[in-house]
Amino acid sequence: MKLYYAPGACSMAPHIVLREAGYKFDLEKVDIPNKKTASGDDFWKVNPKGYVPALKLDDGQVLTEVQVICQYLADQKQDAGLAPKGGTMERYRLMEMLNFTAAEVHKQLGALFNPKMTPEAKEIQLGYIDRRLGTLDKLLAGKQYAMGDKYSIADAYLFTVLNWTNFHKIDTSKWPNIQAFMKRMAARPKVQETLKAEGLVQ
Ligand SMILES: N[C@@H](CCC(=O)N[C@@H](CS)C(=O)NCC(=O)O)C(=O)O
Repeated sequence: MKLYYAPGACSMAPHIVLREAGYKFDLEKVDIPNKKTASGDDFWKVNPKGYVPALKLDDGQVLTEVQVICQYLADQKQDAGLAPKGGTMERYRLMEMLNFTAAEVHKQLGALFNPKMTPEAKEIQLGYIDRRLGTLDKLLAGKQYAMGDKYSIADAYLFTVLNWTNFHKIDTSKWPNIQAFMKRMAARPKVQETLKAEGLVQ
């Protein structure tokens, strides 16, 4: 399979999951503003939504949406233990966290990448982010990982989008559980491997 990605973008979540689960895969970088892949293909034709991540499966189908790709990868390799079995209450708890990450963390932090955002809009946005990260800090209290002591795909997604706080220079010192989570995640060998493969660390 092949993951279409952009360095440090939300596509880093499935990228981490691919490595954590031990998949063999190819990577192709996408120039998002110009919608061109590294090999010169028109990215609109790969993913008509025009955004990363997109996972091309071995049968040629293309799967999109971070949460769905991550769940697909975890379900195809259940032995990796990255998601509880479908239909269980634990799985719905995981999906609850994935959706919170998508709608309340990914999209709220992601909005700050818009260069046309006015200072007033930015202030409102930072207010949302402050509340959502405050909630997340409480959710992470007393836990190693988002779902407790067990590492899961939710951690790969959270780490990826929380990493943008560095880019936006958001001070996270008032959220000690988030800071501890980020350190724990950054120490994982497969996360380091991913960051290197995307050219984000040496
Ligand atoms: N709902 C999508 C959102 C994906 C998304 O926001 N991708 C960003 C990078 S983090 C992107 O490629 N944006 C370019 C665009 O929307 O044109 C998902 O969950 O996969």
